[in-house]
Amino acid sequence: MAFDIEMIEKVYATMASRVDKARELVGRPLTLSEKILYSHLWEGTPSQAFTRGKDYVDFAPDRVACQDATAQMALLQFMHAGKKTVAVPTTVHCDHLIQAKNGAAEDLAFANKQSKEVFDFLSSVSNKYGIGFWKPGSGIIHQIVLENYAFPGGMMIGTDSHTVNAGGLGMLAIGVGGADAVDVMSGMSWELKFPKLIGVKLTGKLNGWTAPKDVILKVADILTVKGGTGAIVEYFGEGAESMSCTGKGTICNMGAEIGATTSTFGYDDSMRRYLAATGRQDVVNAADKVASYLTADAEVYANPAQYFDQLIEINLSELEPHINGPFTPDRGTPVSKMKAEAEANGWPIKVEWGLIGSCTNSSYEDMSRAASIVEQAVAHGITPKAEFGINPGSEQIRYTIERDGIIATFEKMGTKVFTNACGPCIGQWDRAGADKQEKNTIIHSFNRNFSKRADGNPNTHAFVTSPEMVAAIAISGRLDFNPLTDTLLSDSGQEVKLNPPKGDELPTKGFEVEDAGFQAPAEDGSSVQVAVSPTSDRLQLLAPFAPWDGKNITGAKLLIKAFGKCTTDHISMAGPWLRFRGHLDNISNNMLIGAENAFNGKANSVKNQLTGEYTEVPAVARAYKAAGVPSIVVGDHNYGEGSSREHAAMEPRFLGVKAVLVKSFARIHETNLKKQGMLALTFANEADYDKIQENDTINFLDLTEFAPGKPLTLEFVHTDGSKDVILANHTYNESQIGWFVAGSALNLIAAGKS
Ligand code: MIC
Ligand code: SF4
Repeated sequence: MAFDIEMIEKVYATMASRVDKARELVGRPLTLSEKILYSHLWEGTPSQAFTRGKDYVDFAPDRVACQDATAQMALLQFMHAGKKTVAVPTTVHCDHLIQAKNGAAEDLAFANKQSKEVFDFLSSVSNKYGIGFWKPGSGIIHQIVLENYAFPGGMMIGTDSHTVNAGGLGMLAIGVGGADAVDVMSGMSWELKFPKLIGVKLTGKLNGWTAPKDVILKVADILTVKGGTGAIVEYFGEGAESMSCTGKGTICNMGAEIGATTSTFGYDDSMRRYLAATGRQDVVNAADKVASYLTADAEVYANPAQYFDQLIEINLSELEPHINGPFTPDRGTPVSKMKAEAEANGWPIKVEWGLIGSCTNSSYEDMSRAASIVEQAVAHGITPKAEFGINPGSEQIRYTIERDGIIATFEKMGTKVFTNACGPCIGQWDRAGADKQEKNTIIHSFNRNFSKRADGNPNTHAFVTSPEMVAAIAISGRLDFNPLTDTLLSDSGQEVKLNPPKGDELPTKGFEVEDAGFQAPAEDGSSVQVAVSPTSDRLQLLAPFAPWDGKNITGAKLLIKAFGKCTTDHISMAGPWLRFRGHLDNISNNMLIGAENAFNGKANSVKNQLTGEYTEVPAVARAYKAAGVPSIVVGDHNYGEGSSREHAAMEPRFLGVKAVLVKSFARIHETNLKKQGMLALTFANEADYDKIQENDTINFLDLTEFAPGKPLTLEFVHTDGSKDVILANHTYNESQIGWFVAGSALNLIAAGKS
């Protein structure tokens, strides 16, 4: 940790020298987000007032974090960069590749066997390049980062969209694709479009059954899954200060679900308490010295409408517990309206499973508040009507809740305690009977609930709510149970009204852990060998993508016109496919298999224009590739929403897709496409989406004049010989065009030209 505090002190010294200058430059009081952004400008970046939502700016993040599923590709790329060690502190966390089935002990042992090759690879690459390695079972990346590395006023990037969780500790923490992480690990700057700012003023105080989760469930309902795109959400107000640090983390975490670049909170006592409880009093001491830089200027919070691009106000005293879903995290229903909503929509009322955990809600506070509900049910002799599972966020949390009797409480209800890992949240859930594809309801405290995500069953209706509500609803076994007004029946027939949850923000006896699961890298890793077997089906060394041939792309075929929601789960599914995250050829067999074909309404059935047959999307893409025919993908709004996984960009690149043309993109996915040398384009006129026909052949007319700010012209030739010429916008700047020309951003780094 000693190294960290030095780094943090350096960051604070830079803040002290830059924030006041930035205020002068901008000519008005500054928000917290702006203070952190301006203090992390890449050395030599022109000092000017940047235009929000417009200017691409180079930044110098303080840290990088990667999780196992994305780290494989990130590190395979880093190995090409030709560096001896990482340039900024970096950690790798093994959390996604561990299945939830029989409980932690068995499941972890199984994962260590099943994914041994991948864990060994990650551990040795980490060892070689100076990266801290968190072993399987140590916990979920974002809880570990919050417990060990996050600090107020810092900036980090991570190869996972929920990296934003660290905003709970006052950071600007941003999810990126592996190629972005490689830039920073290689000692280069990291580029981001200067974000817009959304202010959320929290008045009042959470009480009764309402939890921090409800704040973000409400914000998601207001802003929808794309309302935060290109923006930082900055929370403030008395309501913010009265909330725990991990609660703030929950709110920031799910900011990924509204597409926000990140979310953050100003430095306050809850952060001091959390830092101290996690052994970082030295960070508190350092932060206290620069406290005024770690929150917005007072004028900003006094007159927020003047300083934010958008302002939302939520009165916590009036906020009701929410249940969001099914199938999308932004469909919010206050608990009092659930009965009517569920009936009107035909959602199954019977709840089969309650799951507590995931990076967003697996803190000590979450577990203790949920346990207080379980405790009451046990005391009143109520048998839970649904099955129950929990995933603690880290080994430190697990060890401490075991010591404090919280696990024992859960176990009284037959709860399965899964590994400290993502588990069901990422489809690593071997749920008995899921293959029958029955319509059913589950309730969980995770952040994502896209179709098929948890158990692979498209008919599982997954609802998102706070851990305490998960506990109450799982016990009642009913989606329409409202613990604020309804009663439960005990086994002996007595009516029981549950009291609101109670819990400790932090363990009163302090955190404890025997083996947190950390492996420090070798002092000098130059002799460490990293082996990748050429016959492995899990890992494959990367071959560079070919550079652009300098010509217009012509004769391209339409691979798929995707209709409606097309998240990264639709483009590159997780669950069973996670095992191929280090093997580009193998994982490419899942490309776009979840996307709905606009022409026949089916998933994974598109027309091969060379044969006229309908078959799977990856098979058709491979057929075009083999025939030397380029292809393009057309999509709807918010294409690529969700995860940071760059496989969703690398797979189409690998299978010969040249361009992705959509109504709008999610931020991380757009960047991922650019980095891999693809054309990420948007319709200048959205209605042109309707002009695209199934048998179209596509010609680019002016790619040879590809330039910043200049739309591209594409010609769609239909089977009857008629044509539609359409304009496609793009957001490439000069250097990003360089990535396209070189074949990928990595090709430039490898050639030492970046
Ligand atoms: C997710 O929640 O979807 C994931 C799995 O954590 C992803 C990363 C991945 O695809 O590996 C994310 O959110 O970025
Ligand atoms: Fe893991 Fe789920 Fe969090 Fe993604 S959202 S990091 S899968 S726990």
